[in-house]
Amino acid sequence: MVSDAQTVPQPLPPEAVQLMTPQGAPPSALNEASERFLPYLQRLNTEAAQNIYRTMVTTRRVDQEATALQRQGQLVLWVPSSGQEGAQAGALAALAPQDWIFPTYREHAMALGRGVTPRELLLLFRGAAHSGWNAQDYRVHPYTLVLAAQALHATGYAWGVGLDQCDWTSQQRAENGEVVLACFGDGASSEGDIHESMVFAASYDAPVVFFCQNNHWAISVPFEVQSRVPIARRAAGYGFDGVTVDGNDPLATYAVTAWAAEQARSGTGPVLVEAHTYRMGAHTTADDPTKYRGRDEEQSWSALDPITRMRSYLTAQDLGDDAFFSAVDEEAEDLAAQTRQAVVSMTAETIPALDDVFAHAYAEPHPLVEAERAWHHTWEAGFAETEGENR
Ligand SMILES: Cc1ncc(C[n+]2csc(CCOP(=O)(O)OP(=O)(O)O)c2C)c(N)n1
Ligand SMILES: [Mg+2]
Repeated sequence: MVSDAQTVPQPLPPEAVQLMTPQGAPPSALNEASERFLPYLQRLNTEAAQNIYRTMVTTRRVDQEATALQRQGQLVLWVPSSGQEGAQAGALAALAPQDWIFPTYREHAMALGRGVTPRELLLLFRGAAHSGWNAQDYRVHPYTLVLAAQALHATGYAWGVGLDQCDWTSQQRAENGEVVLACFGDGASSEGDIHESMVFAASYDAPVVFFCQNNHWAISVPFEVQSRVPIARRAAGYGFDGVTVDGNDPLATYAVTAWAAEQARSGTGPVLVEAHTYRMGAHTTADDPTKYRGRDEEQSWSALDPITRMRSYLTAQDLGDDAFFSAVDEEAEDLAAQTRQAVVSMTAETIPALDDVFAHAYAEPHPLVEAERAWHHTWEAGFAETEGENR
């Protein structure tokens, strides 16, 4: 444990990697695990470090705007990411452009950081599309609300990648190899899909980085109920490496994920990263966290806010000045305004047609899907008749 970290309110497991103190300073001493990852941090140049900060701040602002839009009846539901931006932006920065991300439903910093527009992101939360973006455009798979299912999709995709790259040299792998980041939560870690994904990925050396954001809650169920041990330790049972990292330390998360991606890229199979973080807000806009957790706990985590820590770090290291921080704030405000504008101007004409849902189920036409499409049209036409009668 970093010696300066004595004030961490919720102790991290002793093996957790941490490369900045809770106050955002370079630590005066590192534990053994952290020492191992320090060289990866040296790969992060100023522009990339600033970009991590930018992604965190702009995502938080879009998150706030989306929460307000939901409260105003413009979105059906919203899933806040506040508090988890450090884990998400740190991991994203460690990926190469060709790498794929298979998110849950909360990886807004990863989606926006990869270029998904707020409009595309919010179509789903307006109930207007199953996924508002083309996954190929950003190498970000659609959000998955069925817990842990995306880990199977990620593993299956990575298995194919592994087969495509099976006769590549180690240099080809290092330069152009593709890696898949499979995101999941502490609650999802209890799902059988995670077990199956890990067994399969290990058996076939699939290039997957399993990335668990342990935000300590699965809606109202605390982490302690999900696992007797830190989730990263489970990797040993599958025969691959697992590392626990302070997920509110964006630099440590970057360094550990850079290592993890390097491992997976080399063709030796999967690795597991467990990022300890905290969901500062409600599980979704349909949840009230005051019913199951205390204010003290929230306040202690708020002292570890990844944005505040990263800002302190950039300032202390002369990597960001007032002009930089103001420009980021301005960008975040602009993005929030674009978010609002995009959502309130969504109309029946601008949102994707429901027919699209049926169009993309299979690559080729399928009789069952065609039958479902026909049923749906009949069902919708029934509403038109009722409306006519009521007039
Ligand atoms: C298969 C399945 N079971 C149950 C649910 C209901 N559900 C939605 S989110 C959630 C908790 C997930 O917690 P965690 O994996 O820790 O992710 P977090 O929401 O904390 O990011 C549950 C039980 C679901 N969506 N899918
Ligand atoms: Mg959770």
